[in-house]
Amino acid sequence: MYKVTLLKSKDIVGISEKLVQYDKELCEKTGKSLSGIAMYAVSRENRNSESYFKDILVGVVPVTCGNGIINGFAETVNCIVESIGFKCFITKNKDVSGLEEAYKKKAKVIFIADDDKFIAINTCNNKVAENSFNTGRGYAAAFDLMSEGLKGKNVVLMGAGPVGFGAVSFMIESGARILVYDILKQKAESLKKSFPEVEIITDLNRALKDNNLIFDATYAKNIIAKEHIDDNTLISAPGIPLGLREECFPIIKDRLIHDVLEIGVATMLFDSLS
Ligand code: PYL
Repeated sequence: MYKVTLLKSKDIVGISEKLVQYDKELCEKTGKSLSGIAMYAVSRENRNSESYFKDILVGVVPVTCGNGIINGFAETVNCIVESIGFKCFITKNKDVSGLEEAYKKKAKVIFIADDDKFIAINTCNNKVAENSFNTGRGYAAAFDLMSEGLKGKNVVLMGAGPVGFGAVSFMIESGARILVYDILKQKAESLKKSFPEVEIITDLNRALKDNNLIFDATYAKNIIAKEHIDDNTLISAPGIPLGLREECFPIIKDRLIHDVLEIGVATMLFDSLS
């Protein structure tokens, strides 16, 4: 099982209140809204979510095992799902009783997360959408849009875990040339077994200096520094915590995509319904 960075309540505070603003930001950077990016990640189609999914009921089940409930997690998932045009509720009960409640209330999709896995279950066809893979795809789709097409372009991918895997699955389809780095070489090698097209790199510093498209799918801090970025750099960074040094923010903020739940949740939802 891959180590998942556990969110803290402080990481989540304020997301729900800023969803409208975040959607505007995504439109400015990528030309699409949160739901547009998620639909593009799953099926590269552009359907109006209101008409296409308007009657679908989504349930969110709080789970107490492991480190326990993260204050605001279920509420934030609920708000993200509602913000893209779906009806959503949080079960009153937790754990298995919550799952039972969601089924009895006829939720078509059920979101549920423990410390290792965050999934969305389609209760009609048993399709299961997983957070890490879909986060990778959603961020790769946003990156494809922000870069006006990754075809034929080099992308430095840091992190060959489940998020990186989802990202590569989309970026290879887009025709990008992936230069993958992982501090554990065997993880980069196992990614290459699934995607032979990727090129494994060992000199990350060099790659970051020589390339403008950076995908941060690691939980490492401060691995992208000022000397790695210039006016043409674009960064897509699902990794938590964000791997950028503080000094980079003023330079890159309009060309950086990063959040802790929004793109992953939206992409999981459309994946579970695809
Ligand atoms: C899904 C997030 C994204 C990054 N890390 C993942 C994480 O924090 N997972 C743990 C989620 C636990 C939720 C808790 C609850 O409130 O229901 N069991």
